[in-house]
Amino acid sequence: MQNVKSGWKNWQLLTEKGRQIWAFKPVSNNINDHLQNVDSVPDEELTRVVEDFQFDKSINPNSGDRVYRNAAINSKFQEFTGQIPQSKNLEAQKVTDALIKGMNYYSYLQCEDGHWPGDYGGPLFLLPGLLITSYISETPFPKVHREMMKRYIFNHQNNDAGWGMHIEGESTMFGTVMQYVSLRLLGVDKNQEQLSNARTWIKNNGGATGIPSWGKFYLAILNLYDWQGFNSLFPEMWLFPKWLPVHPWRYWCHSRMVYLPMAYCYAQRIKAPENELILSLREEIYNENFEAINWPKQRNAVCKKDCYTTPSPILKWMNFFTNHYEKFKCNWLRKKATDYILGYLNAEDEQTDYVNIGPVNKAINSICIWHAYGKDSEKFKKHVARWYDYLWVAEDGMKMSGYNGSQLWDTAFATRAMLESDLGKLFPSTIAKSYQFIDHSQIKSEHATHAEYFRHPMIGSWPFSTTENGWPVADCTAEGLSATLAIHHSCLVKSTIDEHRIKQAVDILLSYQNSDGGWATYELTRAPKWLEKLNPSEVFADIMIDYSWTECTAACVISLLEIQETDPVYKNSEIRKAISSGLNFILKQQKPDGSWYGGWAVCFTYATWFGVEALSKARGKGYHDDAVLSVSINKACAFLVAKQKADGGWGETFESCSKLVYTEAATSQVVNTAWALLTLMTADFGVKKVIESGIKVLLKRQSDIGDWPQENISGVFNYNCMITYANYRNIFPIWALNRYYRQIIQE
Ligand code: LAN
Repeated sequence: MQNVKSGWKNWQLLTEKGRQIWAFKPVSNNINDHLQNVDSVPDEELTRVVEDFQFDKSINPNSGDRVYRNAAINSKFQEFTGQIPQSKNLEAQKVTDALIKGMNYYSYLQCEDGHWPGDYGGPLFLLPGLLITSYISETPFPKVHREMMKRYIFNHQNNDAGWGMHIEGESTMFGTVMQYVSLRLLGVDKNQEQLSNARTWIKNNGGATGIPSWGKFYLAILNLYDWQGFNSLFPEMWLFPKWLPVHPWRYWCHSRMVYLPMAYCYAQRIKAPENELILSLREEIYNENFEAINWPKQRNAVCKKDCYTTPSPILKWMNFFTNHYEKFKCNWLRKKATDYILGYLNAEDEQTDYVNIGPVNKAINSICIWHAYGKDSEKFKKHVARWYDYLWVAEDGMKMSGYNGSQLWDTAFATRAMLESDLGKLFPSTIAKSYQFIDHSQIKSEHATHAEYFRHPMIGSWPFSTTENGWPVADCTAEGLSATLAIHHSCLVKSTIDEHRIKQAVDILLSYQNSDGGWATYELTRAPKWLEKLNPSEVFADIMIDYSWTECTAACVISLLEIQETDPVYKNSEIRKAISSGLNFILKQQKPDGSWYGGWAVCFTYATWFGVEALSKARGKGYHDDAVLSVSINKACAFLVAKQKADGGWGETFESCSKLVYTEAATSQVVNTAWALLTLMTADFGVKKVIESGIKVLLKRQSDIGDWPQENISGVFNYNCMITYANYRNIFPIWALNRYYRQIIQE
């Protein structure tokens, strides 16, 4: 590998049953010892190491996960030595060789516990949350971590001196103020050039009073913003009767679990003590004198560059009421609400072994627990131990991941991609290890408090990351199940996931179907769509309830179709009904131009692949009127054919997601190309030339060792924030080549 920097080699990823922690020069492979000796690094060595994480964003803001990959490949790497099937056709042989090379390389990235680790960064507002938590609780990260974080933040500063919501985004007030404050908390001098330029950006764009509400929250915690300038989070809402459509148990679990600790902090008006740094920051980020700011007036002030959703009149009306209530509130009721919230926070911590559902509540729960029980409490220490589960090192520095990883998701996809044809069987130990991980990750028990805290039943399901996080996800269950079936079908391993557990997975999938025929993410849709009118976030859309999605629905339909093939007896009529209504949902989601919008990856090529895969798999099996399915499939394929770029590939940018229209990237992208190819091949659309030229793009982009380049960012959430899926650049080209091998070369 070229240009490997020596500083990278000091960092090693320790893993255990999916848990991932980066350790600096670890003394052992024991994941719990990752901090031993970290403080004994001499300063000059530290400076040298951090210099090796200089990263030029202008070439590509997406790092290539080279620190992990370099360490995984290292000296162990060998070319594939097994028997490669031979074909007389030279072009076909090239594809077979590339595919084997791709799988061989990728198998080296798998770790011993069977999962594929990978960079899951992208959003820029996460690390600041954790740094603010560390600051207020006076629990600093080791110096080498702090220096690596600083590097990361500097590396992602835009040319205009601001920062975006995510690494590819244009500068926003949210992104910029959060990074600016983080750098200051990390000890950077305010006169440092990059900071003074950032300050100019902030001031030129109206100052930090225009930071969106999540930023107002963090600034208030730091005592850099007055809580009076924050719309009430009305903690009493948690005491509402459950039948009310606005009771938070009905919210999308991510909103529920973020607004929960935020409400605690709001009720307690938690704020850091004033000190020199805080007083100085108050002067640095505002255009007006801090003391003179009219705080209540700032509640709805949001910088134009940040606005993605505008508050509805109902939300404004509700805020008017709840803000006034603060003046007359009943202390007894407030205490009752706060106690309830704290009980809920403890339950979430225990249910997830302190990993928590995601990066945002990870940080804010830590603040609440520190506030409630103190720095020396066992509970807080357990929180701190898990901060490291969210940190990731790549060649652009140390970042906070968008989750505690994407372990199960990537492993299930990788397995399915490899087993798409018989060639995957050339890697039996890789598949055996994935199986072990998938087996381990299936959820086997319920929490004692699951019903009390509104959790969907979960036995038999799979989470997105690890068992410890343990939040079941509908389509992760579908992918876990599909991967399990593919492995069983390959006969490469002795099955340990027995029929009973397969049936549990099927039961859970069925329990997840919404009345609109679709599947949502973690739970059923629990409230009507109008609840979205109460979305207070300004920067995210569709966060209030768990909606049915094309991708989630297609994944569930596909795995149910597979179950019907392997066990046509189990709950036959119920499954058939579920599939039919799922297909109807997918058909309804299709756009007039034939495409589907993707809510969880970039973007139309992604969801169109899911939609067509499900419809094609169902075609000819009596679940639906085949003529209708064919019209829809053909329309989708025609859409894709029309979007093929001159070089034979496909490419979208993240703006497809935020603007909701297909937005072409300047160059084709291997991940989009692979999705389009998978779609066209599964649909049997009969466009051989189109497919061949797409395959050529994948071959051309492959490196000598068998990797593909990291191009544009691939993932998204809530329309407006992008997230990295480092494994996609391998999984999907492998999958597409493997399908090509099975359908075209092997036959
Ligand atoms: C994820 C990651 C995985 C993703 C898929 C499984 C791919 C999808 O098909 C269903 C939704 C899901 C599970 C998903 C939901 C939103 C998440 C959890 C994330 C994108 C990872 C990070 C994001 C989370 C909300 C980030 C924190 C930000 C907030 C607005 C709370």
